[in-house]
Amino acid sequence: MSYQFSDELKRTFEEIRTMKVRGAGRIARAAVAALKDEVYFVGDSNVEEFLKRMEAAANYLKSSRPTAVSLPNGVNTVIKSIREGIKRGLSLSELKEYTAAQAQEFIQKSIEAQKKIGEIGAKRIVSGDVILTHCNSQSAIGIIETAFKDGKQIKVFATETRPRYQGRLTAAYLADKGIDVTLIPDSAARLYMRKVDKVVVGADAIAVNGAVVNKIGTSQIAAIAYESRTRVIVAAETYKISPQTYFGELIEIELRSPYEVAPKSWLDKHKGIKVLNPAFDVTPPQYIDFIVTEKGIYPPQGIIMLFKELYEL
Ligand code: RI2
Repeated sequence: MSYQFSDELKRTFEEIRTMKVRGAGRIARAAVAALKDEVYFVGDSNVEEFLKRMEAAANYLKSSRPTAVSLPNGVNTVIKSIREGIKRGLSLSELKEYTAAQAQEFIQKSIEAQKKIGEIGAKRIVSGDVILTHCNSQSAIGIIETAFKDGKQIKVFATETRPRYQGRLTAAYLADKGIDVTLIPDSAARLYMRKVDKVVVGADAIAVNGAVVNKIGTSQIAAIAYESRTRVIVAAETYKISPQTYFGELIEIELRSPYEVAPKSWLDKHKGIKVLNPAFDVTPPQYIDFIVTEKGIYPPQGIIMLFKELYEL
């Protein structure tokens, strides 16, 4: 059976797919907010029908982008709460209220988690640190900004982050806050790494073995940092840990349009050229010093313990 979704839900799907809304935390919150509104979209006749319609909406949202685990983890939280509500015997109207409240709670907790990561991670930054960050991660920026607000003298290198240049967003944001920031091409990371004390990046997904999936180019930066003995810090909320990886599944890497890499008009002229445009790569745990979560700091090898604790395994 196919379900009708509201225009707002479809808009959110499109905004995530086209990266108008982007960043692993933001897309999770946007999807959960869309589900929260979807609760009241059509009048369902019973709780089972409501669950099925919401499951369909959740699956639709999950298909917008494949890599950031925060997205399925966020929408699954909402679906789980509907199932719980049904088990507890809630009436349809009670169930809808409960679902909307649980969705709101996820959004609130996600915002609080990012704030907490900023506070915890900033303790590991010292005055005089030169930090390199890649892409545009709210959690990574939270660490940098909190350290700066705490009065630490820091300088930041922000990589451009081709092909979509999210590094410009980071540089503009930091400069606006009064932080000393220098924008560099991604390919200049090795040249400047010897000036860098700490690399601070975010994550779209974390495997239970501590490998980090983040914006394409992160693994090269981490390898360069490893070579020059520079610390690599990953900032990530616990809902970015991928449960599937516990069962040996790999995290899917999103392949985006070739036209983000080269203009269509140019590629049309050079028909023989193939383009690959992966949005993310995988940084192995041995290149990561620690992962800052809202629950504290973990070495990548400790993520499995954290995961088991979170899922009560
Ligand atoms: P926060 C982004 O993905 C970047 O890879 C960034 O490092 C990561 O999400 C985490 O971002 P994209 O949506 O959740 O730009 O920390 O492809 O904001």
